[in-house]
Amino acid sequence: MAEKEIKSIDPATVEMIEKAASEGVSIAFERAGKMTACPIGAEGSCCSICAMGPCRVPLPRGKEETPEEKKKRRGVCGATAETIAARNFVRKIAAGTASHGDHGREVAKVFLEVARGEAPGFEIKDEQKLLQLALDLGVNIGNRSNKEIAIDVGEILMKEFGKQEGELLMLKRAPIKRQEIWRKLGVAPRGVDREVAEAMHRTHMGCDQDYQDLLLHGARAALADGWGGSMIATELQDILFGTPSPVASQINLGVLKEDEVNIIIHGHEPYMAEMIAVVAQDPELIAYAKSKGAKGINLAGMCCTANEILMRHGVPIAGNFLQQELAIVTGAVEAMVVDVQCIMQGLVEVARCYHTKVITTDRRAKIEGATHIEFDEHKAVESAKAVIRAAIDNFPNRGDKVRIPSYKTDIIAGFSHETINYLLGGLFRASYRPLNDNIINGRIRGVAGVVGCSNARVTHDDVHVTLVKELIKNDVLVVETGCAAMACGKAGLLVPEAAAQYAGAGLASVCEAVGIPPVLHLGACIDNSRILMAATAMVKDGGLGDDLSDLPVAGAAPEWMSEKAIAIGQYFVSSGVFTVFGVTWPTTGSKAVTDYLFKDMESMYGGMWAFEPDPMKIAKLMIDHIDKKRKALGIDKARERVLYDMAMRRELESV
Ligand code: BF8
Repeated sequence: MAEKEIKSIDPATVEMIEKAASEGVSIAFERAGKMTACPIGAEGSCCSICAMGPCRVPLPRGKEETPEEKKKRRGVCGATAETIAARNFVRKIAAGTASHGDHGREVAKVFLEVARGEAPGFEIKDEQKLLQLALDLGVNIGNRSNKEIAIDVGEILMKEFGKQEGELLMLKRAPIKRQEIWRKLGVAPRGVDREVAEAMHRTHMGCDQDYQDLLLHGARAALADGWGGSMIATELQDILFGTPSPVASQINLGVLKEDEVNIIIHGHEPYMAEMIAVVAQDPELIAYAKSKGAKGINLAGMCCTANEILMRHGVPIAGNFLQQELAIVTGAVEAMVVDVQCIMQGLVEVARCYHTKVITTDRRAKIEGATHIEFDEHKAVESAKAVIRAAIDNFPNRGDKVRIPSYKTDIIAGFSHETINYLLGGLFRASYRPLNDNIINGRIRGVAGVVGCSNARVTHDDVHVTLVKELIKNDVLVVETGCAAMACGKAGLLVPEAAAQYAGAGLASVCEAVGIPPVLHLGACIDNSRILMAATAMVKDGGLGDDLSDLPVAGAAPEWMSEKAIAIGQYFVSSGVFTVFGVTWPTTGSKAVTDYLFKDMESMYGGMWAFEPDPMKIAKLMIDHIDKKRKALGIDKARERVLYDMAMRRELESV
């Protein structure tokens, strides 16, 4: 792939890419230009699961494949292109589900330790949500203490990971019709780990070799992510650290401070970051920072850990996935503190060119050349203090290459599905009714979930921002998580004023009445489960059909790159949601597998995948789908008529 002309639409990113180049520092933007993506792997036609290969079975380039050629497209074992593409796809789902699941399991472990009083420094913050979850899980409340209830809740949810038979308990939260679809297809997941293990077994050499059967299990494993690992993580994190409510903050590299100790918290699991956010305010540590010549301690987030501590503490965000190396390029970061997932190994090499200490904190994610200070939840305060002290000690080592871009943008975040409920219905009549009513009367055309990563193969942030602007212009309310939310935050879309500036008249009128932005930030990628819950609440409130697939909603991950994104997409599709991915599509090596995902899944699940890299075309696909659903619901006439001007009339008459 040739080097892209425009690497990012974000001026802070562009400024730091140029700084890196002038200082001879290698970063992902530059490496992506030099390294061509493997076309065989990209289309899912490379099988590396046994040592007779890797076998490559690529589609013939530039011409239609003949039936004879198709027959010959087989690996050494005889595996067809279909089996190979499906196996690769299911393995991505398994990896994504395992990542979210391992996050969820770790949260459940810490949650149980907190409930048992074994993790001093942490406490249960949202007791109301604890009781609600306890009721959902059938835990006896009576006169029992919250501690006793929490232990029961934690033990029940911990068992959800290794459960061998039955169904995940959270599936019961879905609309009844959806549950029936899953049962009929045989994809209702048992335990989270059970489905991941089976996915790995089925895709082992010489096991499941029927692509349709493989993809059925892919749905089962993905559902174990969305309605299992991810949902458990979000629920327990909210109970432990507080359910988010609207909070003001700022985003972009300009949140770093020239005269303070800058600590970036990067990764996904929030316990360490939570404790650092609290401990960074300790007067003793602030005094220690001053003793080293700094004016204070400045915390900023990166990737999904950023979203976690933004949502609950208002800690500013330094940037999204592709900005992690660039934060170090500012020369002003004393410590880049990382836990798990989406941490580029390139960080350590970049850090060698400046004074930044890369500190790994999780036993599951160490990086050669980084400093390891392991987080111990039993000594959470001490662990957090050790990290902050290491950062402060590094402040005097700053070199003369400090340049912090001036760009930072105001944002409002903190929209959990509970908050949306209160904001729309009021504290005493919390309800999704006003949202449903505004969809039915056409002021809001539908709802779009735009989520996922940044990817160095496309112009950074551009696909997200162009897509989301087009959606809100067409009265589609957008909910976001992950790096997508950060891209739109930097572009000024996460503030209420964005409604008047960018949204269509209908959506703007609702946003202005309620006082919300047209793009709602729902949290980290693990919190995509909030979108499932919000969509379920819309179904349950009535008037928009009786299943998730009836809703005028659509999803997209237009700059995706991680396996977690594939797992998320698959659980949305298997939950009935039309979902579009950009950048590249990993099964194009098999037409049958791609057709199954793009077409057949609709008749099975009511949702299907699509691939489209152009943001305006993605928007059209999503809006067309929303309109199709409005029509099926009989609410397409409700939308106010477009008033034609002369030019539009002339165009009509000439047809
Ligand atoms: O879980 S959006 S690049 S940071 S994978 Fe990673 Fe993608 Fe960002 Fe969070 Ni999600």
